[in-house]
Amino acid sequence: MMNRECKALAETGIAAVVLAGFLALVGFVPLTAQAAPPQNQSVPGYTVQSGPGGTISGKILYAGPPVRAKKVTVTQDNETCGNMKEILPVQLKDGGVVDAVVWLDDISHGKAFAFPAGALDQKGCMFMPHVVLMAPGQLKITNSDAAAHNVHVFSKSNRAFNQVMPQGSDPLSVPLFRPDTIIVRCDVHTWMQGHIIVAKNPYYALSGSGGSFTLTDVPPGTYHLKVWQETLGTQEQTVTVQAGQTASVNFTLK
Ligand SMILES: [Cu+2]
Repeated sequence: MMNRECKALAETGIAAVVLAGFLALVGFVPLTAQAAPPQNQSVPGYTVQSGPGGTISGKILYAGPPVRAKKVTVTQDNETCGNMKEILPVQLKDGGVVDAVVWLDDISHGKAFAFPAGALDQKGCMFMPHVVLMAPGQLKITNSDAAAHNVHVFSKSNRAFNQVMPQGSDPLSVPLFRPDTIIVRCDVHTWMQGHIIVAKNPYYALSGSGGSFTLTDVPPGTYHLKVWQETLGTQEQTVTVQAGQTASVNFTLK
């Protein structure tokens, strides 16, 4: 005989099966499945091979002149965009550079791509996030604002893209299947600028708070590690990785 808890559990189980069946019938795809990164990325010059690896970690530091925001007076869509935009040429947080891109430039094999699906929103008349890091694939662009934006994607290796997105537009999917460093602008709001990095291998990271970054599961070897920041340019260092070890590399941008 079933006790009360068992019965409740069984009922929950039945409800879950019924719900799952219903969702399957209506073609519902769980969000987690949609957000899963594309598998078996085929990027020329890179092959997926598993094996023991090491870690590279470090910080992107700043030693340039004091950072001054560029102030832009907003003259349209003020209810959505505000009256003034302050655009920072460098984002600093806890003593480091945020949103710098760090990557291994000359790695030919290693782990599979595992970046989150590429997504770019327009919110408060800014591109969010400011820098998108994605595997080759589709970039989903949304407009959360009560204003029209014009998405202008200045690709070099991929097809250029330019489209108006009125308030309430359905998301756009922009195919970015080739590694690229892309500027995205809004032709309506001149201050709106973002960057899209389509990685050529999985060993890319965006620096976070304190300028810190980590690259994991790097096959043993010697590589060129590069960093890029939109206004400070590119720097490069050589790094040697040993299995099971962490190599520390800091950059100082000026
Ligand atoms: Cu805009």
